[in-house]
Amino acid sequence: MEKFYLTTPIYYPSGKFHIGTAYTTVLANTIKRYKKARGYDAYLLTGTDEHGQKIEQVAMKEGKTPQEHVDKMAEEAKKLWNLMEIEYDDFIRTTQERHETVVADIFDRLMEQGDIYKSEYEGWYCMPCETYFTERQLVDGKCPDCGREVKKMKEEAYFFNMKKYADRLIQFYHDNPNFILPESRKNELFNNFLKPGLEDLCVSRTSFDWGIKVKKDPKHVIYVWLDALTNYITALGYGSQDDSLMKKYWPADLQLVGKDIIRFHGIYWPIFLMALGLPIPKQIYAHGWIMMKDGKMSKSKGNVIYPEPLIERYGLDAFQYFILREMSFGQDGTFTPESFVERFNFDLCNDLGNLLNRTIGMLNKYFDGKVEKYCDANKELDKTLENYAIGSIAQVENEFDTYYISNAIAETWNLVARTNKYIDETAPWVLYKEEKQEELKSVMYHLVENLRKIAILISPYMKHTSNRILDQLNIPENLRTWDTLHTYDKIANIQVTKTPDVLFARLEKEQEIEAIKGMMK
Ligand code: ME8
Repeated sequence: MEKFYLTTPIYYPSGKFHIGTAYTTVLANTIKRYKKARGYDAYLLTGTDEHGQKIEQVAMKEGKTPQEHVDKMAEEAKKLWNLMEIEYDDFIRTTQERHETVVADIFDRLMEQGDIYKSEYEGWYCMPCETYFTERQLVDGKCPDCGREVKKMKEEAYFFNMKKYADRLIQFYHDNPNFILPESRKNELFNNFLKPGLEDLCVSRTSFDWGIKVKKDPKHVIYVWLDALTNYITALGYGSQDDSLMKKYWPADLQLVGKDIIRFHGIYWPIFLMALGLPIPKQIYAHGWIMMKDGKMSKSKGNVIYPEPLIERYGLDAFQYFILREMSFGQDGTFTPESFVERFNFDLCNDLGNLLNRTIGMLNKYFDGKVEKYCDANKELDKTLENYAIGSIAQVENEFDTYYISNAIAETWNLVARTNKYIDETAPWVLYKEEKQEELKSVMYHLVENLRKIAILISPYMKHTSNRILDQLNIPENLRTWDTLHTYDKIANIQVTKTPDVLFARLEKEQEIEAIKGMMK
């Protein structure tokens, strides 16, 4: 079985996770489920990034030790991923022994190799990002990543000799043009950081204590990014007694990150790996941000929205459908209560829900709920629909394979719309009146078969809806798999339910918009 190793960033457990953080994880989980459905041995890693000054400060404010704080937050994170039914294979915490020991060893080794050296650092420090910037990197005198104030600081520190590897990285970009997706992000990294010449990276701190100590110089704490990035290999047992997972899964096939942290993953991470003599991940995909009408989510604006209340009120499937559909490949998307309610009512209730209800209703009325076997009595109309669906499925697969998830969803809804159109074209109620049995059978066959296909196509991100459709149609287990999608000869002797239940109940628009607004904090 071919393997597929997929990672999310490890999240800072500084506060509750909002829908932006949830987005990366939903995206990763969808890709994992798709890959599994296509026969891969897919392995998904997630976790929490628990060291650093910010965590130390948050804990202090709460009157807790950093360890107490991160223990509580890691549990909260797991609770959320359970609620969202995230099928992760491992959850790494950077305070775990399996991680800390290996990171300290790696630092030692890089020092011995001469890749890390001691010097003094003076620069502009962004506290929330825990990153130093040079004067040139600042944007209007502020942090280029988050736009907040920076402070001039000086300290004794260890540095990683990035310059030594810059040419190799440039060559790597050249030889692997699809290493960073989308291409625009790669060009940005290349033009803004690689071309002007890489600065060496500060990889230790003396200004705080909450981190992994440098073994030979314990007043230094290992800089949070060298610590954090390494999680992707320590979780697989790199540098430990048992590195069988490392042998099996490394290099990663896909690493998902937000656009704000692509610099760390696209430049420093491959260089650290080169220094360790390890293969570089196959692809890094930088996704965009979920924005609100008035810009970024922030507590001070009171526009932060969390997954839990949305899931509780509208269900997991509708929540996932919305955030995946609204976020185009690599671009920002906007969350508005209006668009959420609209997509729910139009896409889910009208387009998909009605297709199922109409089909089951007609089938019960005309044939006592039974579909016998394939036929194509409507000739042209049937063939055109079949060709459309086969083309559409190939397109959905292509979009999934290149991680254009919102396109995959849009294409699936094209198939839903095309199937609804087929009902209008064939007008089964007329066929019924005119007693055209064969033609009517053919219409019903095609409707049930298309619904079966649609249910399978949505299964990576709408598991429950998928099962509810397949259950109501009484599709046997062996016809619920991805490999049964590509032809029309599969179903026979199907008896659909007599009591269809509504997939998505229509929302009262104004009331729900207000309800969602009330969820913002
Ligand atoms: O950066 N929309 O952790 P983090 C989409 N610990 N994605 C968003 C978002 C939004 N509104 N807000 C945040 C870190 N994210 C580091 C990672 S990895 C070795 C270390 C995404 O908790 C953000 O882009 O601050 C990032 O990819 C992820 O959430 C984690 O952010």
